[in-house]
Amino acid sequence: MSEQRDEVIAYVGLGANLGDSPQAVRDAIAALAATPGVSLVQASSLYRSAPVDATGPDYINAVACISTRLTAPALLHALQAIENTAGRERPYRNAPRTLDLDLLLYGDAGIASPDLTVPHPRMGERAFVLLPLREISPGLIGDEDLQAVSLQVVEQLGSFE
Ligand code: A4P
Ligand code: MG
Repeated sequence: MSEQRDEVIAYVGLGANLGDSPQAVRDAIAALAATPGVSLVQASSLYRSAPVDATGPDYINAVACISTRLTAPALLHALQAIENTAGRERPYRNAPRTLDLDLLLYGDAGIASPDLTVPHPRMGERAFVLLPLREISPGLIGDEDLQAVSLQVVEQLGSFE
């Protein structure tokens, strides 16, 4: 796994809507924390949300803040390995999933490669990302950001533990 010298603060969005979704999200947070080169700084509560641009059962979503010495491509690779361990299948775009891990922010980097776009291009349209992100990093999300997604139904559940 490729490493860089300095630790970078990154944010990971977690989502699941197949199987035991709360457990899948909790397990994924534990797997992130156990990934070499990654330290968990803070995880949000779990949130329940109606599918956005997608079908199937309600989602469980959360956001984790990590400190990492992995490069962004190496971190994406680690996230995909955790998704695969959770039995993730990809029959079609936005299909219901046992686990989806998106790299939302990687320091202040802007990345546009074929495999990786950071900041995540759809995060600003999604209350299920912005609300947990604001819970753990209030300075990142302003009231006007939340105003834009205020019609989406998102319910905050208990702590991830
Ligand atoms: N990729 C590019 N940039 C990134 C990034 N920043 N983080 C590429 C993660 N992956 C990134 O992802 C497809 C490809 O995106 C990857 O191969 C990677 O190289 P995927 O996870 O295989 O497929 P996907 O999840 O169907 O696509 P994507 O783009 O992750 O979907 P979205 O936009 O994340 O939407 N509604 C609710 N309520 N809650 C949800 O969590 N999630 C989605 C998925 C739709 N509706 C939802 C939710
Ligand atoms: Mg994804």
